[in-house]
Formats: sequence, structure tokens, C-alpha cells
Amino acid sequence: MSFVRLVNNSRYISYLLPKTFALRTISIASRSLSSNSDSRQPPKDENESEKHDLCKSIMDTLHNVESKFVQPSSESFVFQVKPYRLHRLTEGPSCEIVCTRDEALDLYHRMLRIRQMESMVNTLYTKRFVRGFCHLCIGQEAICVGVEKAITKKDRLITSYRGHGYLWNVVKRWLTFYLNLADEKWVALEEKVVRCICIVRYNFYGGNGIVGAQFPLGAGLAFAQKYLNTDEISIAVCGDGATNQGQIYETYNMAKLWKLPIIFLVENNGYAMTTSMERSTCGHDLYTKGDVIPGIWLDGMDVLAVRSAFEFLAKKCRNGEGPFIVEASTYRYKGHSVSDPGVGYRTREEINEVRRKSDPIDMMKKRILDAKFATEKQLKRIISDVKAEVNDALKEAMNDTELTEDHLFNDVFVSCLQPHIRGITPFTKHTHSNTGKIQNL
Ligand SMILES: Cc1ncc(C[n+]2csc(CCOP(=O)(O)OP(=O)(O)O)c2C)c(N)n1
Ligand SMILES: [Mg+2]
Repeated sequence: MSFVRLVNNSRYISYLLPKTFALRTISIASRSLSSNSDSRQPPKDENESEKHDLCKSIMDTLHNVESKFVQPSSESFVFQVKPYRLHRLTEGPSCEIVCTRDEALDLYHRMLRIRQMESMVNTLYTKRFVRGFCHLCIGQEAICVGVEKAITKKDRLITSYRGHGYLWNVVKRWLTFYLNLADEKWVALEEKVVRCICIVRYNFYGGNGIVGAQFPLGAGLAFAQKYLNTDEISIAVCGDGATNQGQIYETYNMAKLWKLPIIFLVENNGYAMTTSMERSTCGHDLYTKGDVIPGIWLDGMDVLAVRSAFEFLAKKCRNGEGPFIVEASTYRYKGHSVSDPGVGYRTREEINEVRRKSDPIDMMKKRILDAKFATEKQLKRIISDVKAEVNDALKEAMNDTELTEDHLFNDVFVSCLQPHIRGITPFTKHTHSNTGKIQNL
């Protein structure tokens, strides 16, 4: 399992491998819970039968699935996006964006899938099937989809804990993968924690629970890319609150000094946990805060604006003009994590207003209808298809065999220099093996 690992010590550990300069992040997700289930398969006790009932009830509530994705064609249309704001750039991406019908439907489909998927995870969490911490990105879907469409699979991505949307883009069996991380047996292994996911094989470096750490780690990834003379780039994603940290500015300094091929992406959703930007941050133009580093502000609710800006900057980065900073204005509809109802520090009106005026999925839907790329009826069928996809993933995940505990400590290092891997205390020691096998992806 050369992909990630769950976390340790309620935080993450990261390290640079001198041989390959590949940076790997190890994480551990855990929480003290008791469990003795061996498989998600046949109900053996009350808990098990509850899971099966849950699976059934969720599937029952999802839409009937008879539809087929609308047949794509390649008519195109020019869409207008909100003007970008530029810092130390003489020109920016065009605000008139050409988008084909296939592309528009694909973007719409992807954003819907992320929202549906996140809603499913939320449901599973409230039913206590997913455990640990859980930070949903509902409302922020346009950013991860736009970025994904603008970069290549060889480019590297490192995100915060609010990175599910990026993950759903790269992992095929995503729900199975996710539920395995949330598996009770694994979760029971350690005391607390932030669920952090990293899949080195797919150039997805997580999923980091330490606020802001993605920027220095991302700079490490980009340094390796430059050192190895590749034309690949890195994207490091953090939130607005994180940008008040010192490590962000140390990283900006080094990244610019070394001309690293990296785009620092700040997802500005206006809140750091329950603290609004007004209360925490002086100087709200986060795209300018790299001083000599060029930056762009964009509408993070508009997937076309995100895609276009990242295509523009990725090209420059590959030409050795990096680093860059992007500030994407966005909003999270749910609380900071699932344990936060999300309304004590902001009003329901505020949330509803954003949903009504700038929901990323509705915005794309309107464009598709305006351009006559598809009819309302066809879009409804796409929704059904997405629900079917999530439905199938749920079924597959529920029927999947659980990984065993030893998987947790395999393939953490390319070469483990110590006899054991330590657990949450120095007294718990675990054996490390290199299996080289990918599990559940
Ligand atoms: C170094 C560090 N400090 C504090 C925390 C606790 N914490 C977790 S998320 C968070 C807020 C981060 O807000 P922001 O960067 O805006 O990201 P968002 O959650 O809005 O995506 C804080 C303070 C942490 N995990 N790590
Ligand atoms: Mg924030």
C-alpha cells in the first residue's frame, strides 16, 4: 500500500526522502472506539445489522437510477467570468472563457458528484458509521474541480483536511477508500485525531491536519520537481485562517528565492473555524500577501474562472516563472467540521444568501441552460446518474472486506531505518513491511 497512512500521535509526521526527494506525509486517523467487527458483510450483531439497515435506507432515499448521462457533443460557447484581480502581473487570464458542451457537462457532473459524495459522508457520519473528524467541502466544489481540470496527473497536490473534493477526483473507489480510513478497527488503534489522507502514488499528498503546513510541505514537493528537472508543478492549498501563520511567509520567501514551480492556493471561505476574517485578519487581499510573488484573486464559486486561472498560471510555472499565489473566494455551507452546526457565528440568512446568489453548481447549470447545451430534463438525468454513482459506491464500500490492522503500518517508508514504527506512545511498537500493493483505490 504505497498510498498513505493514517495518522499518528494525533498529528502528522512528514519527512523528505533523500533518495528520491519525494515528500511523503504520514497521517493517522484515529479515535478511541471499541469495535470487534471483522467485515462489513453479513450482520452478526446489532451494530452490524444497523449498518446494513443504514445502507439500505440511504440507498432507498436516493433517486431511482434509470438515466444515462446525456450524450456529449462539442459545441462551444463563450462565458463571461468576474474580473480577476491581479497583483504584480501585467496581464491575467481572459475573462471570456470558451467552454464546449462536453466540458460544461463534465464540470457540472464532477461538482455534483463531490457534493453528493460529501452529503453521503455527512449522512454516514451522523449515523456514526464514519468516525473521527470530518471537514466537508460542500459549497467549495468549484475550486477542486477547476484545479483538477487545469493540471496534469503528474503535478502534485497537497491540501488541508478540507480536501475531500480533490481526493474524489483522483481515487476511483473513493467511498471504499474513505470508509476504510474511517474503519472502526483502525480508528480504535489510537487515541484521537485528525483524519489525514495522502496517496503518494497518485501525487495526492493530503489531507493535512496541521493548519498551514501544506505550504512548506508543498514547497518541498516543488523543490524536488525543480531539482529533478521535471516540468511538473505543485499546488498547495490552504484556508484563509492559515495565512496568518509565520510559516506561510517563510515559505513564500524561500519559494520566490528558489523560483519554485508552485501555485499557493488560498481557499478563502471567510472563516477560520468560528472566527470570521473580519475578526482575525488585517488586510483582506490574500493574493497580495506574498509581496514580490505575483498573485490573482478570483471567484472561487465559478469553476470556469478557477480552471482558466490555473491553466494560465500552470503554463507560466512550467516556464520557470513560479511561484504564484491564488486567492479563491468561496464559502462553506456546512460547519467547520461535522461537529459544528455552523450557525452560531453566522446567520442562516447569510448562508442562504450565498446559496441563492452564487452556488457553484447552480451557476454552471444556468450557463448550460443559457448556452442550450442541455435541457432541464437532461440535467435532472445527470443528477440521477450521480446519485446512482454514489449509491453504487456505497454498496461497494459496505460490501468491502475491511483491511487488517497490519496494513496501517505497511509501506509507510520506502526504506524503514528503524526496527519498528511507534504508535501513539513510545511503548506501542508496530512492524513495518514493504508490500508495494495498493489497497482500496
Ligand atoms: C497549527 C494549527 N493550529 C490550529 C489548529 C486548529 N484548527 C484546525 S482548523 C482551524 C481553522 C483553519 O481555518 P482556515 O485556514 O480558514 O481553513 P478552513 O477550515 O476554513 O478551510 C484551526 C485553527 C490546527 N489544526 N493546526
Ligand atoms: Mg477558512
